Amino acid sequence: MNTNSEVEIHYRTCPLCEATCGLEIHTKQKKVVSIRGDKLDPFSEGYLCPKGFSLKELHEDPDRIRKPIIRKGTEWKEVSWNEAFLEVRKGLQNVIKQYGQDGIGVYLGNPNVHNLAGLLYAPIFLKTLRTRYKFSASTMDQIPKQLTAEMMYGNDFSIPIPDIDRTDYFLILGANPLVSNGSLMTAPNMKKRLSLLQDRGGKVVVIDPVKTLTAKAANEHYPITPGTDAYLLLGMIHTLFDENLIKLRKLSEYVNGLDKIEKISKDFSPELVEDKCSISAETIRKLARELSHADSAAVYGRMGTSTQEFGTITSWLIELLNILTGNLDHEGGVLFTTPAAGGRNIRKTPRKQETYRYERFHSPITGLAEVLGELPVSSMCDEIEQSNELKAFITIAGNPCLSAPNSKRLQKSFEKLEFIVSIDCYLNETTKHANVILPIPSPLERSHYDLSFYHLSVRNIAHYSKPIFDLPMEQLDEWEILLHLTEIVSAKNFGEDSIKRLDDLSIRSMVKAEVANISSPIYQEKMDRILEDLNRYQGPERMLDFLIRVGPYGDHFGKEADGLTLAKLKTNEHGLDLGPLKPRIPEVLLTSTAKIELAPRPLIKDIERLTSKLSENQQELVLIGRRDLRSNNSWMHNLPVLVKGKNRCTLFIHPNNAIKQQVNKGDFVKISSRVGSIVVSIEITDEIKEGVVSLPHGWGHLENETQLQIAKKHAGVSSNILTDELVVDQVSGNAVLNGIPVTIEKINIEEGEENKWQYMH
Ligand SMILES: Nc1nc2c(c(=O)[nH]1)N[C@H]1C(S)=C(S)[C@@H](COP(=O)(O)OP(=O)(O)OC[C@H]3O[C@@H](n4cnc5c(=O)[nH]c(N)nc54)[C@H](O)[C@@H]3O)O[C@H]1N2
Ligand SMILES: Nc1nc2c(c(=O)[nH]1)N[C@H]1C(S)=C(S)[C@@H](COP(=O)(O)OP(=O)(O)OC[C@H]3O[C@@H](n4cnc5c(=O)[nH]c(N)nc54)[C@H](O)[C@@H]3O)O[C@H]1N2
Ligand code: SF4
Ligand SMILES: [Mo]
Repeated sequence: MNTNSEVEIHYRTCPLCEATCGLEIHTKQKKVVSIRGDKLDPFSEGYLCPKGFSLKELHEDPDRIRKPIIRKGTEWKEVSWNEAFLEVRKGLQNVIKQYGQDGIGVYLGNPNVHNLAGLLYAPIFLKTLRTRYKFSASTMDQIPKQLTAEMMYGNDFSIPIPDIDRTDYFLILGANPLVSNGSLMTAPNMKKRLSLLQDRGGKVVVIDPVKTLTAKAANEHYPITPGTDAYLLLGMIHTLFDENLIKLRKLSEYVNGLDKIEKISKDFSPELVEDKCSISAETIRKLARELSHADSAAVYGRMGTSTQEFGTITSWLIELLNILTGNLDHEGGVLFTTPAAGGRNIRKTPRKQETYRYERFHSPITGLAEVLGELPVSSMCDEIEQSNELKAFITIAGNPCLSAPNSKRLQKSFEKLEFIVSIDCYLNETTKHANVILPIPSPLERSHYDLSFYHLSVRNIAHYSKPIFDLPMEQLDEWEILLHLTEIVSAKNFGEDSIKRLDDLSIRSMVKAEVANISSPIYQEKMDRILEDLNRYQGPERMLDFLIRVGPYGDHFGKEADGLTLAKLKTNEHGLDLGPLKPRIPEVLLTSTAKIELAPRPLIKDIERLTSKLSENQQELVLIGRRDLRSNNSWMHNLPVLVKGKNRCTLFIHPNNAIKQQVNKGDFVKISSRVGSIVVSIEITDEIKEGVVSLPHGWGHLENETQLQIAKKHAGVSSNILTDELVVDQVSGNAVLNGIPVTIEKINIEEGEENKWQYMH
């Protein structure tokens, strides 16, 4: 007899980062007893990091908001959902009446992409709202990569993924996957994957101003001057042409504009760029040769290469290196995924004209260009402060008042808004400005499927997770909240059963678009039959079932008897491995020429800026970011298991800079940039390049009006008080979060006083 009969075991994927680890969660009497890695998960094989374990504390966190709340002055009052939505309706409709739909801005934060409801229903809400003021964490992150993919391959989600389990040579720029657990490269247990790569005789090379954990695990590490990767990469491309190392393999049939690349690279010899990037000409040539000679190689760049002054052209040059060495779409190189559901580049037809979803309108005040339907976060302060229409805001899973550049100014801007709604689980630095906060279920109370990350995964994987706990009484699911907002901004009356009606209408329009798509397996099928077939589910499950069934492995609604459905996927409780990545060129190319556009005009043009900055003197001291395994952007510092132990929010500084500034270990310094100053204690380490200092972001939980008891005790300081909203990657408008010019001076304060300083300044 099973003495543990009350213990239930659940398997699900961790929704906290891009690695999508499988978890084994034991519960007893509706409580989590333990969380461990699921050894039978075919992708993560038992791996998990400390954050996966923290889901228990997140679920139980007494500070998590569980009832809708309305603010009156600085007082918050719990209300019913009805009251909350009435208040939201009043606030939003007031603004819409006076200023139109553009009166409402929206900010979508990072956890949206880790949330099936958010991924499927936020777009429905946005489509109804039709505001031009749509912002998201993407323009502080990976938009340069998406824009590059849009221009070169015809789709922003056609981001080639390193085939790390088969590659012979892995060149990593500005990424620290051993700490971040990978980004735009979903692969649990990166440490093991890198060591297996080395065990089979492969090589890992890291380009980073810091000797990070990843750099330490690599065979070679080259500390680069922040913001200069584009010079290094052009030096490598120059070498490929110069030494006859171009090796297109099958890609020669599919590329446009090779001559233009050769021409621009002529001006960037390794000898010319070596001082700029602090990597010797000899090394630059060596790296180019090694890339070209390897049977398979993958070049991969992430945050450090996106959130810098030349974010887009750096992302582009990384693509070019993979192409020019024949590694795009090549086993062991970088490949496009074939996701089971929602593949944005699956069975699509090439564009009719060479137009990008870019620059179709501009931010009215800053003039920054729209990119993929969004305006850059860096324009948010100016737009809110100076716009004569943008008067209300909706934040969904975002904390821009801590995470965005010049966050102090943004906080002040938020105070000027007439009405704010936040969909969130915490009363934090951003949501404290809201008039109404609409709370969401805990991750364990909702279902999960990584629609985004299986698009970016090193193997094709599908894993559906059921909710572990039922929704508490009176808690709405996040998709229901989003549909309520949809109804409110549409100002139409959908009747009594409005959420069900809106949900039905949404799936109907998805099916309608699919049966009208000539490349779809259900082209010209009868809609009613499809809809009836889907009706066993509602909400995100219904949409997911639909996306899986019309997807590349799907049952195509009866046409493929062995094909995948959500019901079949559910029987694989540890997840389903759909195999290694497969070549997809030419079918994946969606540019108007159906070729890879090597030389998109806006990118070629930005080379002028690169040239003009070649002779610019290097700044004496620049600030870059840093991630920590026990942290996750700004929002998990209220969980004791993650914040215990030593203070992680310190400034890393090189010994020579410490001597110059006459500072010692543990001293406090005031660090200042164009936009602000903070006080922080230092850690002296020769692991950081001389002339560079680093601080993690997402800290600075000082506010009075927040409800984050634990986080306040481990407040730290906010690096975004220093980052500059006026400095952006010129092509994409992406925020520059690395390479901020700063000065430091020693300051005499007692430990624990630094936060007081913060308040006073
Ligand atoms: N200086 C500097 N700044 C940075 C970065 C950096 O490296 N350096 N990194 C940037 C990057 S890459 C990113 S992605 C951004 C992140 O920036 P944001 O997305 O703005 O901030 P997060 O810290 O992820 O905050 C997430 C918010 O969502 C809430 N939340 C959590 N789960 C859910 C959910 O399931 N549903 C809803 N509705 N809410 C939820 C949390 O309570 C929190 O308020 O920060 C950027 N800022
Ligand atoms: N533990 C943890 N994991 C996370 C997160 C977290 O906050 N904590 N955040 C998640 C999110 S939202 C994201 S987007 C990913 C990010 O994932 P990654 O990009 O892998 O993580 P980062 O630590 O930001 O790595 C950026 C690296 O770039 C280096 N760098 C800075 N400037 C430059 C430069 O100019 N050139 C070069 N070559 N390198 C430079 C930095 O030193 C740093 O090591 O991580 C995700 N995972
Ligand atoms: S690595 Fe990411 S997905 Fe895996 S347990 Fe940690 S936070 Fe969760
Ligand atoms: Mo991010």
